[in-house]
This record gives sequence, C-alpha cells and structure tokens, in this order.
Amino acid sequence: METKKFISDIHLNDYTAQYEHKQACFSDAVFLGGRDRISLNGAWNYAVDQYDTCLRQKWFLEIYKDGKGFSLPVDYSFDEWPVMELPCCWNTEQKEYLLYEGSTVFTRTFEYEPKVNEEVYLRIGAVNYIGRVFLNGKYIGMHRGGSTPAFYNITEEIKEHNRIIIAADSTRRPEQVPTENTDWFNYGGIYRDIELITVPKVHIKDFFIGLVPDGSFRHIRIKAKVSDEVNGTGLLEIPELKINTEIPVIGGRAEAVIEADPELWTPDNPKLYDVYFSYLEDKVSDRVGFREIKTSGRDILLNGKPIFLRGISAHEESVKNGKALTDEERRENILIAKELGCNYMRLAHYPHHENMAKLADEMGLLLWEEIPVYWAIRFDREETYQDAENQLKELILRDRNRASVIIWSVGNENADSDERLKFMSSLAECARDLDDTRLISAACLVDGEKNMIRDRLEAYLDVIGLNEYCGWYSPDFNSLPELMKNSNPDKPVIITEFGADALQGYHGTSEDKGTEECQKYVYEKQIETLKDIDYIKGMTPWILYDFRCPRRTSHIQKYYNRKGLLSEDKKYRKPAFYVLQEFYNGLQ
Ligand code: GCB
Repeated sequence: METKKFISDIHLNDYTAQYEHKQACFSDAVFLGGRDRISLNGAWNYAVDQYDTCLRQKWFLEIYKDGKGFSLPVDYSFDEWPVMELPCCWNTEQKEYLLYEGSTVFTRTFEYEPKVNEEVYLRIGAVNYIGRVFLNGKYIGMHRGGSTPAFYNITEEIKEHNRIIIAADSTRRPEQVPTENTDWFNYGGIYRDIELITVPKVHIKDFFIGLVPDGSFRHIRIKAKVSDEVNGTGLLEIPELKINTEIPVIGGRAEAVIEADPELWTPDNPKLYDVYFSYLEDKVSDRVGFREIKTSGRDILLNGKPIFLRGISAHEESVKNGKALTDEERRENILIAKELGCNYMRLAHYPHHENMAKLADEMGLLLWEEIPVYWAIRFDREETYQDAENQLKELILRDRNRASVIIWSVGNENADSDERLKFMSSLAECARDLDDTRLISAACLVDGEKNMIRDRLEAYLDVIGLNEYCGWYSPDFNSLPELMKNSNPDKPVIITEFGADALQGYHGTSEDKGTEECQKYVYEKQIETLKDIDYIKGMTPWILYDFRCPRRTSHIQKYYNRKGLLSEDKKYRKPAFYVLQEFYNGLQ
C-alpha cells in the first residue's frame, strides 16, 4: 500500500491535475468593508519546494504522522521549518531567494472558535501566481492570477485547532496573464494579507455605490447582492447626507437610485462619506467619494468640467519589500506624485494593493488601474481569456467603490491581431458591463508603419492610451510631431508612456544614452510637442522611480529599468523630475 503510494508520488507526471478544481474566482468574493477580520499574518513556517514534493506526496494528508505505526521517512517537518513573516515576497527576504521562481510551501497552525450560524472565508490578498490551499488535511482550492484576492469558504473545514498549508507557485508560464516575458521582476510569495472573514449565513456579498453618471450629480445609485436568493428589505444609511432609506431586496438583489446632494469628490477636495448597508443581521460599510467621470468628444470631464490628467506611471515595488509595500511606502509614492504636480497616477501593469486606491481616495489622486494583459499573451487560448477576465472582475469588484479610480485598463502594448482584438474587446465590454461609472482604456502601441494613432481596439475604448518612446526607442524626435499630425482621434488620448533611462549621477551630453542629461532632454522635447496637441488630455510618463527588471543588463541598468524620475530608493530626484514638475505646475 505504502509502496504503491510512493511509486505514484514520484511517477505521476501530471500531479497538478488533482489540484486544478475548486478554483477561487470573482464570484467567491465577499464584500469586505466593515467586516470582522481575523489576521493570519505573521510567522509562518516555510520550505522552498523546487520539485513540488508537497503536491506530489500530498503532505497535507500528514499520513506519515498518524501514529498508526508507519515508520516511513518523512520529507518535511512543518513546525521545524524556518520562519518567514507573511505577507512578504521571498525574493527580498534572503539573498539566496532573490532569483528563485517556483514553489514554496508555507504553513502554520491557528486556533479558532467556530460559531453557529456563521460562514468563514479565508481571504488571501495576493499570491503570485498560483496559490493552493490545504486545511486540516483537505485540499480547499486554488487561485490563479498574481495580483487579485482569493476567497475560500472554509466553514465546513475550520476547527478549533487548525493546520493550514499554502503552496505558492511563482513559475512564469506562456499561457498565464502575464505571460513569461514582462519588463518587470517576477516576485514570488504570499505578499498581501491572509485573513479570516466571518459573516452571517445570509450575508451581503457585494455592495456597489456611486453617482449615476447622468450629469446631475444628484443621484446616488446602490446595487447590492445578498448571498442567497432572498426577498426582504435592506437599509442604506449615509448619516452625513441624512439618508436612511429602505431598499427592497428581491431574489437576493437590491438596486435603487436616491436623490442626494453630496459634496463632490475631486483630487483637490477628496470629500468622503461613511456609508452603511444592512440586511437582516449583516451590515457592511465603506468610506466613499461621489464624483462623475465622463468623456465628451475629445475631453475628459470630472464632475462636468474638462480636466487634464497630470500623471505619472508607477510599479508596485520597493527595494526593501518588493511588491509587499507598506502603507507608508504607498503614502510616500502619492506624496512624491503630488510634489511632482500630479493629480493622477497610472498603476501599471497589474492590480496594486487595494490600500493604494483607499489612500488615493483620502489624499486626492485619480487612478488608472490595469490588468496584466501585457505584450504577447496567448490571445488564441480560451483558458487564458478566462483567467484575464477573472482577474479583471476580481479587480473591479474589489475597487469599484473607490472614487479615485477613474479608468480600467484592459492591457498594455499588444500587437493588433484578430485574436487580440476579440480577446481585449471582450474584456472592455466585460468591464463596461460591471461598471458604467468609469472609463475603459488600454495602453496601445503606435501604428509604426503609418506613424499614427491607429488600433482597432480604439473602437471599444473611451480613452485611447498611447505608449510612444520618441527620443528613446524611436530616436528621431521629428517623428513625434508627425505622429500627432498624422492622427485624428475621435476621443481623448492619454500618453500612457514616454521616457528614457538615466542612472543617478551618470553624466554626459543629451545624446549620451543613460545619462541624466539625455533623460532630461527627452522630457523637454516630449513636453514641447505634446503640450500643444488638443486631443491629448493627460500623460503618465514612464516612470516614478527605477524598478527591478531582469531584462536590463547594461552597465547603467544593472538589472534595473532606469526610466525612473527618482532612483530606486526614492532618495534622489533626477533632473527630468523638475522638468515635468515645472510643466505640471504651469498647468495648475
Ligand atoms: C513599455 C512597457 C513598460 C516598459 C517600458 C520600457 O512600453 O509598457 O512595461 O517598462 O516600455 O522601459 O521599455
């Protein structure tokens, strides 16, 4: 018996097939605001598990330890393993893990007091890229997608004494979203919060609130979903607006439009209101701003007024913590953007932590949020589409009460092909279906043949994002005015990227690539042209600060993309920072 098992453990090639079912996806999400949350962050035992022995040998069964007389050798010792403080990226924890990509197993025990009439969810904020969860000897489920949360209903499995195991797999694969090749570092780990969420049996699953985009600014719409197809009455409360309104729940759904006169949210006046929604024993809350974002012709209108998006792109990274930023680091990024004169930031190229949008709501910064449909995704593959769409839905459900978020981006720099058009236009339609209070965009490539803004995806977007690297990848600056002249878009355009590498303290002439002077010159020339183009309604140059990138091997790069306006430690502002700052200050 044991021999049979042993043979199967080492001979089964397709060992992951048994852990593909029970995929956590957007429909498992539970609205979080105002909920009881029990943190499982902190010390977890771990082992780097390069050959996936945990999955092959089914360590979660702990059969070698059941005291029934087996004396087989055991290949793990959960409680004796070294300890990592989660959440974190393992790459930044220890030097020898910097370049490790693959599986690592994390485990801990915890106590819980199960109560009757409650449901318990395990929420994992992010595992890059696949997370597989085991609890008390059972496979609970898995999640794909490295930057969105997974919810697992563990009501049946949770006990007083619990052993949890999470196998995190950061392997890059061609069929994933993103695919193998990206221009950023592939951090591995359980790098966002791990927690238990307890809710009543019948609970509010989703709660979406915002202004109806009808130009009146006087209609607040709420849409809520209850876990079961119940009929009854919910209660919406916004004390500061004196709203206390009963809302019918029919078949588990509630939808209503309420007259109100909220002070409108803007980056200069980030006014937030406490809102509450209750149904039977369940009550959720949020702090939300009310604003309207729209386009009209080639204009972007915030609360009915044309706005120019003075932005900057940013990755989610710090030298010390990788993608597991602290709130202080996020706050610092927003403050630096404000110092630069920004009212807007592009969170590239994947969903950043939800606290970023919460802080932007509080501190007054507009945001572009994006899913990692980056470069050459497997556009021909249905499962890849499902993965991308699920990530998009998980992001939208997570952040659609954030006033700061004004744009959902369905991808970045994807070559125009029939398969890509089908894939990304479906994503754009999906985003629009889930949320009619934001704009849809994508960062498109320049049509290089015609040197113009032309991409069939534009028909599905509200705002065209354009990455152009005149003065850098396309060395001739004259191509930029030509590009602008050749184009006649019927909607607003945001220059989602331009930029140039510059190593802090590396000097030369404006012709010398990689110098501060060259980067400064690129910014000056870009601004000189772009400032007079009437259809350009914003820009997010590439990028706030230098970031790790395995593709960048030159002597000035040293595995960093050096297009930052600041050095990677954010201590040094390169001269181009002040060029952009001057331009933005002049626009205010
Ligand atoms: C791009 C990509 C971005 C890269 C950047 C670069 O167009 O969207 O991810 O990092 O160019 O530096 O080349």
